Amino acid sequence: MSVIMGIVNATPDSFSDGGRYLDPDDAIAHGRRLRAEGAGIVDVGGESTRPGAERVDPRLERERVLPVVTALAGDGIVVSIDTMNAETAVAAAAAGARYVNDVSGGLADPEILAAVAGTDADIVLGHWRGPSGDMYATAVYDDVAREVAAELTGRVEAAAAAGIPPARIVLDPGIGFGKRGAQNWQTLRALPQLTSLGPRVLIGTSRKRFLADALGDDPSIERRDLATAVTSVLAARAGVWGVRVHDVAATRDALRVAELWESPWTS
Ligand code: PMM
Repeated sequence: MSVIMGIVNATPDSFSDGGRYLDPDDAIAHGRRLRAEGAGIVDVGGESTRPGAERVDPRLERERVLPVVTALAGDGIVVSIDTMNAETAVAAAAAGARYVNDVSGGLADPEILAAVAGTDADIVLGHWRGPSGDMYATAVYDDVAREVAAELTGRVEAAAAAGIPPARIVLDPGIGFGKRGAQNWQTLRALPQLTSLGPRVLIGTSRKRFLADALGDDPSIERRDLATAVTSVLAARAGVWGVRVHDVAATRDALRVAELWESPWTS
């Protein structure tokens, strides 16, 4: 079964849960709840990457995330740090984070690949074409699936040159990052090509705009979570290693049901 990465956004402005987990105690409690619900990894972020978001001062980012990473890692939870900043990545790894989740694939901070190479953490390299402030300006593709795969291959090469071997890499095609509606569906349809590149693949569709658009007029969070559970199952069937979601319980149930469907041992 694919691993479930549960999301803890310790931010005031993430698009679906901004402000709910800004207080470290709330974020820690939420991380523990997600683990109890079935998250194999808890992803802690202190900077929103929603379209139009402003960059956060890395010192403020560290104030938000480090107490949360320390507490959750201290509980034995596998923690990922969602950051584009090298110093935050290294500080979080020192606090116990086992994954650095860089949605920019090492492009936002030229120091981050070498910095992560010197830690024990694995790295998630996301497909990215520029900051959230104007991310749709770069959403121009002839063949989105081919271009995403080629650009991620380039990031794997950059990581290898910085000292991170493919076994420590997870690739993420960056759903919603520099991609408009249909481009996200085209990227998802091409997941089997992406998983054949070699490294593990992570996918993040949770509550995103392209799903909301598919459901109609401003759907509720509950409806987005149900749609997310469906995309998580389909992504798992396409061979992804992990799915990054807000509603861990819904995706856990959906993955379990799909697993039983496919198991030859179910009578
Ligand atoms: N999406 C968001 C933030 N971090 N990390 C990875 N690896 N993949 C994603 O798709 C991704 C991410 C934005 O969503 P959020 O604000 O709901 O966390």
